[in-house]
Amino acid sequence: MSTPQTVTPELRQWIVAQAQAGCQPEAVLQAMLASGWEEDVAVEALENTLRQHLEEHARQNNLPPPSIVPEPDLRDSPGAVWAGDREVKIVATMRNPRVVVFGGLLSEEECDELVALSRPRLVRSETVDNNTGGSEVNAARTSEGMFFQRGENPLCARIEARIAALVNWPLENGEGLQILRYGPGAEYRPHHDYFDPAQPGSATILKRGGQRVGTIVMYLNAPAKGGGTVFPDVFLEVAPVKGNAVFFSYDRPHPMTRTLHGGQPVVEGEKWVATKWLREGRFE
Ligand code: PD2
Ligand code: ZN
Repeated sequence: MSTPQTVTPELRQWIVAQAQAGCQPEAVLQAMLASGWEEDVAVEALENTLRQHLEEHARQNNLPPPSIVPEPDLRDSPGAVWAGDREVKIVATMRNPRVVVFGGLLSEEECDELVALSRPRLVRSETVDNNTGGSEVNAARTSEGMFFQRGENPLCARIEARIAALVNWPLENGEGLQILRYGPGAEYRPHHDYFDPAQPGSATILKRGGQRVGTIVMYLNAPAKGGGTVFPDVFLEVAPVKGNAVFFSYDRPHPMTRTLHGGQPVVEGEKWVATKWLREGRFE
């Protein structure tokens, strides 16, 4: 029997230095395996070291501690990934903020069915009132919308299972799908999707499932003009293409995640989206 391998302070320092140099954890792991580390020891050393380092960084900089976030398996830069019942294309990815544009997450028929099922139930959109934890009509969000319950019908259940497989996140941690319809001139001004812990209403909201840690905005049609989803911190704009979706994750409720985003005004035609928000814990 070989003697167990021990993780030294020097190894920890090396792991942190690799991460700071922009090396992805998968590449660091491969380097450790190549130099003779046993896989289980290497994985544990890597996970513990990076988690402790991030927690220490958060403490020192007065930031909320990081959470684990949903993440598609994009090792080896695939052009498409299998999402349980359908292949989804990888159109573009960004590391910081974490943004992934998916192609063909929904079929044309699924988009049309979501529109048809939600249309009779639309009401003027409300946003969460940060003071009370309730909701309010907000001038920054000039759309109409509705929520499906999770698993409310076979279509929602199928899409929810697909998203869970795609981003490796428990189905139970997802909110029900939200549908939004924007007419000409309607927009969703830039905001963060997490709940600001400093706001008095957040405590009530967070009791059910904890923080939001990821968002998927699915485009159910293509407006004739306008309606892109923008990330102003990084000058990114995602075009609304029917069946495509933009995913982004945020490991703490803080602007340092650079996930400020908004829906540009629709210039001509209308825009329909389905939004899925993913929580840290079970959303029951
Ligand atoms: O419709 C959009 O592009 C959009 C933009 C920003 C949707 C959301 N946020 C959202 O539903 O959170
Ligand atoms: Zn949003």
